[in-house]
Amino acid sequence: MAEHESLEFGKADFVLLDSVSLDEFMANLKLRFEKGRIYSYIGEVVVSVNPYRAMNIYGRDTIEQYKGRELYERPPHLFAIADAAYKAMKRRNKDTCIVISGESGAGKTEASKYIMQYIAAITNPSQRAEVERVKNMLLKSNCVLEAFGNAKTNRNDNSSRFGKYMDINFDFKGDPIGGHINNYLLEKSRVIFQQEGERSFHSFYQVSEGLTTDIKKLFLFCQLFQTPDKSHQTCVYDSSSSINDSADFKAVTDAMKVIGFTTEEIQTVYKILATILHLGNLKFGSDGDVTLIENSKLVSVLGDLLSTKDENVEKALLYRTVATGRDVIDKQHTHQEASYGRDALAKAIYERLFCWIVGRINDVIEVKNYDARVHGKNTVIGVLDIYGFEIFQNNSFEQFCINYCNEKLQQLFIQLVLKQEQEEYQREGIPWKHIDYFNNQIIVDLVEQQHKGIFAVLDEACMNVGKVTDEMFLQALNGKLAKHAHYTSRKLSPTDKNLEFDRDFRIRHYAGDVVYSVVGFIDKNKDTLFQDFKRLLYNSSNPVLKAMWPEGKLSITEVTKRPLTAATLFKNSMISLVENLASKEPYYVRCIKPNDVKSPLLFEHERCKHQVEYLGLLENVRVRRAGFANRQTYPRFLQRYKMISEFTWPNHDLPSDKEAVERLLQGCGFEHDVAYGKTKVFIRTPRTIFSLEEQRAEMVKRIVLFLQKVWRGTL
Ligand code: AOV
Ligand code: MG
Repeated sequence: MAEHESLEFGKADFVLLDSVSLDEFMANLKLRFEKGRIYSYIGEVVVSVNPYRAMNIYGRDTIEQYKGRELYERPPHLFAIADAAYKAMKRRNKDTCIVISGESGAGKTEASKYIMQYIAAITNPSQRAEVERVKNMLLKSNCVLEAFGNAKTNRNDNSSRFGKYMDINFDFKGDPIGGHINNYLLEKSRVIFQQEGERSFHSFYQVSEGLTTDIKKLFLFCQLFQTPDKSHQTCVYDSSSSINDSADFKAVTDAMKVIGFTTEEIQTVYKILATILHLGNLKFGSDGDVTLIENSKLVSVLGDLLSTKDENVEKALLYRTVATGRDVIDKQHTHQEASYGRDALAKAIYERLFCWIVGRINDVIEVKNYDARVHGKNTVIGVLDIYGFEIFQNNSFEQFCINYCNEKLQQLFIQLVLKQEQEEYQREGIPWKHIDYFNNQIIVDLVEQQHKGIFAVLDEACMNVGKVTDEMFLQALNGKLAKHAHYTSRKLSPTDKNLEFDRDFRIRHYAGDVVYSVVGFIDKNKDTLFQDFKRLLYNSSNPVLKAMWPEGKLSITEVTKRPLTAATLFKNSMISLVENLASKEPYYVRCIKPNDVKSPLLFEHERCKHQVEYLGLLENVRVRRAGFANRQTYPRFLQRYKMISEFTWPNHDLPSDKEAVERLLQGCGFEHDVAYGKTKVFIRTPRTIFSLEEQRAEMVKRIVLFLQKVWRGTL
């Protein structure tokens, strides 16, 4: 427990509150925020409140203060949790992970970057060149991924539109030797549509602000921001933005070069961005039954950018090849199909570009030449920074996936922090008064359960042959879920304007109610990209582009398998992410957003209280307060500490290990801070463990001296 700070700043650890009530919790949180103390603890969980201003607490001198220290020796900080995860990994050879959660704009991405900076700063004291290279790559990758995967939303000017889990691998010395990034579902629909006040991905604005006019001409950039056409806009320029796109452009280009992207690769990236912008201006018309491209000049621009023949571009946009029995025919798109195809193409090439960038970064950071037989086990710290819970004016399939992902993470927190802990006390027979909490498993099931869950109903609708509409999907949901406590598509009151009959459904999430519009769910879930486009891109004479589309190699008759739906892919990736996190020793950062106007001064009480409630922080304090910081089986405890007591050194003659541990702890005067379970001893405060460790270190020193004397024959 952190007790070192003056009380003027409130209690550094919520466990130390005089009484555990929401009011006390809030008063302490507010006081600390106002005093500029943005971090606090609940035991080993960091609670962070976004300061919305530059804080002078991340510099070299601060890093030095936290390096190698125990959690409770210094004021609460992200660095302390990073150090704890690092120490656990190094001392105990354990894989650890740092899970950062909180709603959109709460400060997760910033926190993940500070954590990585800290780890980079405290490792590799001998300055090995290869380790320095790896560290540099890991840090530089952030800037590139943010350019292509973040965007301004109405919640956050730099909102992550993809989920990111990064493993950092360490060698036996505790130095980073590589890493791996897993990315989760990018919100690709953003390249064709943004809500009022939002932007597309930063990358588009960066190239268009950062590239010189000559180079833009070379890459056939259109004047993207001049006449935003409301009916179909690719990007809306946002001149009031706090973002400096041209400076960011330089940083991103430099980072890409450092990571090792070749000139040809970087140029292909520009060409893909330009392609998407031009696609945004491409319009279809019709002449009788025939669908046409209205601004046909664009076809040759696209042909140039994609290094392919103009007629192939035109054909892929207007026709699709279908196999009917043994025959292969070209079927003309309707106007609507052609527009759908164009948008699907724009989204798909951006998503593919993003995944390719992640893959290129993984190529350079992957662990090379590590032989576990020579160097011992290589261990991992995972850092999870995902899109936070979000509610917009209009919420669609993407918000649904993002919010489901947050439900999964909340469930993991409940499992690891609230549930397992209490179950263990019960199992061990430790006197324990159960602490109630809201278990969101019911909402997780509502989304992901086989056959009955929303994803299953959606997949079933998508499987149907024939035209299935979004409305039919909604009816199917209503049929199956009408009685579910967390689902409704009815208006709850006559003034409930949000909910449109035949279009909306509402989920009561752990973090609040969200109304989703079903419009687009079916298409987004099917996520069809006509095979013709894949072949078009694969047949490009640009080798970088071609390599991104290997499946374009298949001829029409070879493509038979129905691909998995977006929902199923996302669900599977979330389940394996959670399994992966659960297999590691977790450290938590819980981020809170103090207000909706990005103000450094405003602590909106109700807004913060709501977050404290749904994050389960009060329950966390209760479990922690009644609980124990450390537990070990009796034999393991003795193995480590038996030398500090005459009753147990070198061996005890008591009937059981349990009694031996009791005698040892009584002898040290710690009996009030411990409880004895069936198989384990439970220690309440870390301070006790710390003291045991000190005594052990002292004894080890003495024993070594003693043995040295024996060997030398001086005793
Ligand atoms: P998020 O990752 O949690 O949202 P960010 O980490 O992007 O949120 O934080 C949002 C903004 O808050 C940043 O761009 C900063 O301006 C400010 N901020 C956050 N943390 C700090 C800090 N420690 N010091 C100073 N400013 C900070 V989202 O990605 O939207 O869920 O999908
Ligand atoms: Mg983020």
